[in-house]
Amino acid sequence: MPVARPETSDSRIIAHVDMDCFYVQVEQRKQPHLRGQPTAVVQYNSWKGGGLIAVGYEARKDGVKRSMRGDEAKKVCPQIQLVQVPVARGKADLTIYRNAGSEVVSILARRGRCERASIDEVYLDLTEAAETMLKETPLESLESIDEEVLKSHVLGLSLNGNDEKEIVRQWLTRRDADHRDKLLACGAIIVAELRMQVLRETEFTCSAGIAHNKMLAKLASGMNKPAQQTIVTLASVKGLLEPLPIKKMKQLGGKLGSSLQTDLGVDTVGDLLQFSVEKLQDLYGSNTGTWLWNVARGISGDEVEGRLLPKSHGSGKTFPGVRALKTVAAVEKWLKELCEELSERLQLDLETNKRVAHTLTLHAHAYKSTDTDSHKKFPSKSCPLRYGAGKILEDSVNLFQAGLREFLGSYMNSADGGWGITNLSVTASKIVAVPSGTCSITKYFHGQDRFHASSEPSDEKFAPEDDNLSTSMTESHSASHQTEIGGEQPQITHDTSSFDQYETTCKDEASESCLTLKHHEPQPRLPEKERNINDGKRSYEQKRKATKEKGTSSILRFLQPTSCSSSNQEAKCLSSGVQEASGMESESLTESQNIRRTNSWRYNVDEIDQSVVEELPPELQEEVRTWLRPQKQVKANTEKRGSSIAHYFSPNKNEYTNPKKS
Ligand code: DCP
Repeated sequence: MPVARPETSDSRIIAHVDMDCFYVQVEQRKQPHLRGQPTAVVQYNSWKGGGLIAVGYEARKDGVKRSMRGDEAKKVCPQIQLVQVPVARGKADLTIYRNAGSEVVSILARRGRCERASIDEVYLDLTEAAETMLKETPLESLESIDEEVLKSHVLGLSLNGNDEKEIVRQWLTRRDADHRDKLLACGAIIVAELRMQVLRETEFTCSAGIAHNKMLAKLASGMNKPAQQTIVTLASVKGLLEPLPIKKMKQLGGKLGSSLQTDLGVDTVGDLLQFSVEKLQDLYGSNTGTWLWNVARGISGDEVEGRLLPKSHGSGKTFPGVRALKTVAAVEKWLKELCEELSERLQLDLETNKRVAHTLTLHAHAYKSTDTDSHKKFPSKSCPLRYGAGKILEDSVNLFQAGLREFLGSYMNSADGGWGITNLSVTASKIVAVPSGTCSITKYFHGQDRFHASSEPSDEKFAPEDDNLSTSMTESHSASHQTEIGGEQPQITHDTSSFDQYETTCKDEASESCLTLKHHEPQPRLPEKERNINDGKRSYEQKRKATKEKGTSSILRFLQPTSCSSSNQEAKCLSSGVQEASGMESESLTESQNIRRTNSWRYNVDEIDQSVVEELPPELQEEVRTWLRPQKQVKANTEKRGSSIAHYFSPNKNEYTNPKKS
């Protein structure tokens, strides 16, 4: 549920960094001969050539879209290079992408508080760094400004066909500039440096938005892609927000956004401006009303959370159509795979980051063959997490059984037959640092090894009865449990009551597997007198029913072939031929992120591997999972000054191409 936090200061400098066609870049680094060629990454599922999940900018120019399957992409772009997502345990293995994301995060975190928002997105709070820079170096006295900074897009800055870089230079070095604009200018310099550093060390390009808060930075980062940055000045906020479709705003993609549309006739953020804060509070409650009023004005007090690591780990798989799991034995077989993967990741997190997870949750999508209630969801179930693949499996099986019984209802028994599972996942959440003091990490490891060695269900004491298992997200009742970790009994207790119903939409989770725990939308309460604002239409509240819902040249010089790290060199050695090389594309392909995302794709969620979906940027998860067909939207007022990512690499190895003027 969005919280209307007052803007802490409009002098904060916040950046949102988003990797460009991320999985494609990871594959291209691994197989450098793919650089500059139209490339896409496909799901391992071989139906019609597999589903595209990442499309390089060269391929986008040829009309390839993420909504396509491999066969279709080949039709529109015969020379496309399709790279399969790695597979392990019969499912997508995202380890290389996760690790690549971690490499980037470790670089970006050098200049300020850093929040890993998804597998390829990061927020940075650069306020302190910008203030320090401003104190030490007055901008007007800057003698040289890097090309990458001069390529920044400053929203609201009139270019009038003049020398764009010169205009940006003047904006950056204005003596009489507002203090906040000066801080933004420092932020832009820092972000450009960080982006160049990322390119030097990882060979990846990224794009960024620099603004006074997270919401605006996020909106801006996708406006000019690839490999560019966009600055949101205070003066430009109104113009940026006004035309944006309301449903595209964070946390307004669901029912609240729909209520604004249908009940208040609000289609764009600008439409929301006509409502006073009192009116919005009256309609949607004090907190949500204030939050909406703030959103319309680009005000957001959300802090950048200092978090470099994921908030949860998850492993899942979909079983569409005839592949649905129809027996408990089949479910157990797959749970074993999923739990082993989850356990490995938990073990790695413990060893590497000294963190332990406290809660295990099982999610599933299911159907009944004699379905009288097609909307009934398979209830998500949680219990305290015990380390070791065997224990996780044992608990997951129990959670599944409890969920199945509830799903089928008392009139049916949960024996095989009459039901099918189309999606199964296990998630470990509530991850915290290992308590310091007497429980030394060594002991944890020791205990871990013992448990980890077995993948057989253990005979440990924790064998949840049905009642225990009903400490579920759906039921929301409180229970404290101990979590056993290895041989230690750290007596960690926690309360699962804060969890609520599992929802298919994941919002805003740092997702190395997005936490599939619910983040509520705002829950507006419409007073009686307002319920008929839109005649003939049900109010938001009624509709909710009682249901809980759940660049260019400048940056290039840093990527000398000699600058590659040894690990990257190693990665290149791993390269294997994929398909025949084709000519390099070089035209500009940039589009506003909104346009890209709106028009880009529509998936059948059952065609997508759950573990892939769970690691997506939150808004994409929402799209995938709700099968929304996006509405056409007004093209944002963005400039196209970017160049194709192909500019950054020659088709062979990592030699530079001569990029066009930005
Ligand atoms: N992804 C996925 N399945 C999808 C969509 C995306 O697995 N249906 C993965 C692949 C992407 C990564 O998530 O590379 C990040 O998604 P983005 O939406 O940020 O898209 P890209 O990084 O691919 O491209 P862009 O440059 O447009 O951000």
